This record gives sequence, C-alpha cells and structure tokens, in this order.
Amino acid sequence: MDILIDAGLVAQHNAGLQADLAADYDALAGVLARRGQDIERLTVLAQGFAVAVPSWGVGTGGTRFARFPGLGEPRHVMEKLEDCAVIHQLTRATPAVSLHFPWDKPSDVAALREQALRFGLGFDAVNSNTFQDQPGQAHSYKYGSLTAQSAAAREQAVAHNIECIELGRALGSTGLTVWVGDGANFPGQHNLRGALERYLDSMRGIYAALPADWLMYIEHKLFEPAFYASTIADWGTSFACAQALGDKAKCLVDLGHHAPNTNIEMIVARLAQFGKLGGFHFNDSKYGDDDLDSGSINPFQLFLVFNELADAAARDGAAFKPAYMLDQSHNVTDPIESLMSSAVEVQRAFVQAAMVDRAALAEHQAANDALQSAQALKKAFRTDVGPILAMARLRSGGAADPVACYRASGYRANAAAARPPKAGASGSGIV
Ligand SMILES: [Mn+2]
Repeated sequence: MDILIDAGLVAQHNAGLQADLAADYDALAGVLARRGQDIERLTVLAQGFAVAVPSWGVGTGGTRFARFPGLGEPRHVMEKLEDCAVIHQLTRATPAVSLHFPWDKPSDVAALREQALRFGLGFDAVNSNTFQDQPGQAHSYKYGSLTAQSAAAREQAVAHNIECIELGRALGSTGLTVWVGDGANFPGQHNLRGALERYLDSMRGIYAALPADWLMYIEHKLFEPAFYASTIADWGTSFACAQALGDKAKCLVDLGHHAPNTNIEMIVARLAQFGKLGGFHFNDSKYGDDDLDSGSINPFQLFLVFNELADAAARDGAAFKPAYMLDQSHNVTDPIESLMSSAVEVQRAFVQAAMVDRAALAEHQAANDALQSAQALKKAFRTDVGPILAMARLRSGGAADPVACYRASGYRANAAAARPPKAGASGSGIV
C-alpha cells in the first residue's frame, strides 16, 4: 500500500504511547474478565469494523450562509482520495470511499481505480446529484428532478442516475444512493400523491438499470431544501417505495434526517425486522441541522442504534450487513481530523454494543425488570473502550492516537503548499 504519512513517524508515535496503552488495556481486560467478557474477542471485532468516508467530507462544507475554506483542500477527486487514504492509514477503520457524481466524475476511471487500489481503498455506494443544476444542463431541477412536472427533466434525472451506476460499476462499487431534494415550499404547490407517483415512476427506470449484485439505497430527509413537504421525508415513505420497487431497493438511515427527538433506534429495528435496512449515513444533530460530527452531540443515541444492529446481527447472522458511511459537513475543524474522530466514535458505539450482555438483558426483559434492563445497556455504554480501539489500530498498523499522529506529521501544511486554491475547484456538498 502506498502511504502518505511516513511509516517511521507512525511507529515513533505508537512507541511513545505503547506503555500507557498496554497498562490501560490490561486494566480493562481485568474489568471485562470479571464480567465474563474476553477483551481479545472485542479487539478482533473492532479490527473488523469498517465505515466508509464521503469524498465530499474532506473539504470544508460550509452552510447556506458562507463557506470558509481551509488550507490545502483537495481540488479534485484524486486529491480527495489522498486525504481519504490518510484517514484510513491512521484509523484502519475506513477502507472505502463514497463518491458523489458529477462532483467526483473522473477524467480517467481506470486511473482513479488504480490509485484507490494503491492506497488500499475500495469504493462504497456512489451518490447521484439532482439537487443542483450543472453547467450546460438541458433541463433545470429548480422545480424537482425525479418528481418534476417536466417529463424531460425527469428523464434527464433518471439518465444521470444510470450514468452514476455505470461509473460506479467501472470503479467496483455495488450500490447507488438516491437522495432528492424534491418537494414543495407551499401548501398546494404539489399534488402530494402525484409527486410521489412521478418519483416511483422515475425510480423504476433507475431500478431497472441496476446490475444483479447492486443495491439501491433510498435516503429520506425530513425537510430542506423543501420546507413544506419533502417528497421522501420519512422512513415510512422510504419503506413504501423500497417495497414497491423490489428486493434490491433498501432504506438508508441518515441520523440527521429526522425530526428532533425521533426514536431512530426504533426505526432501525423496524427496517431490520422487515429486511429493508440498507445502510446508514452517520452524523449528529442538535436542532434541525444534519451534519455535525458523529457522536459529538448524542453518543447514547449512536450506541442505542448499534444496540439494535447487534440484536439484528444476532438474529439474522451473516445475511445482515448494512452499509456504514459517514456523512458530515465540517465547518470549523480540519475535515481529516473530524472524519478520523467520527470513524472512531462510530467504531466505539459498535464495540460498546457488542459488550451488552444479551442473555442478561433478555432475562430482565422477561421479568419486566425495566430498571435492570436499562442498566444492562448503561453498563456497556459507560465502559470506556478506548484502549480496545487504540489496540485494534495498533495491531492493524494504524496510529494509537490518530489525531495526534496526524498533527505531528505536518500533512496539512504539506497539503497547503502542494495544493494552492484554484478557481472552480470541485465543490463540497451537504447531503
Ligand atoms: Mn446523507
């Protein structure tokens, strides 16, 4: 694998932390052993965890008001891939990249795939974009894409999605995520049922172009840019559409795309029960925002989501394999640091959920012991699994402390020198 941060520097960083880590790891091993749990099993689980990073996440995102670019931002997909490679080099938890077309449309598909292979990276689901117009586009999406009144705009949007499938296929991806901003800003603007009928009709055209081994992920979002009635606003609509389209259509849960205080873990349980849980976009939110760093606001919710995933995995075995991806917008942090920290936060929730004593929990539930049931979850959530995550990284060739190692490497300063800003640089986005 080609590396971007000097291996000697990573080794030096790890050597400096190794004694403390060994002591912390041994102490935690003792705590877990007294609970009848094997730390080595959990470390192996942590080593096997993977979450994809979004290509658009390595640039500064910005808000509707402004964007404050950082130094050394990637200017095209090949440079985005370099930043994604650094994230994986240090965390060993992000082996795949999710591309967004046309932002990441490569001039040379084979060269992009080759470069990814050299970095030890693969490609996760590809994302289509019909929420903005591209230069020279024949038909505008101002009034919708897959749901547009204009048949020509709908056909253009379907053709774009099929082009995304073709590009993804050439890159080795096996999934297409479809999110549309379509909807109405005024009561009466849309015939609500008519808009969804047009959506389904368009989606059938895309679905028909899916290769046999592909999945289509339907992403819903409560509001924005449509502020009165988003066509695909909730998991119920997403589920109904996935059912109507067929087995290859699944629902994607973006943690930030729900009304505040929604019980997201229950949505996860429902979708898993009925075989329609396709995957996740991990992030966090506080009010109506949808792109804060994963686990930065409500880590307990993230844990409860993974608790449902652990339950589904125990029930359904190897057949249950939802796609995990980060989907965040970074405005005040170095995007590489945010994505590394977020990958670790998601991995943390995964390991904590694996520590839940499911037999004990089932007994408490059967006995209607609400307090002990809740405590069984809290016991796992309160356990600091940091030493397990650090040991997993160390054993997999990553950095014990990815952010500290990254800062010591001077990667950002080097990128700033190598990548002076240029006009028309490929944009970041918020989906
Ligand atoms: Mn998303």
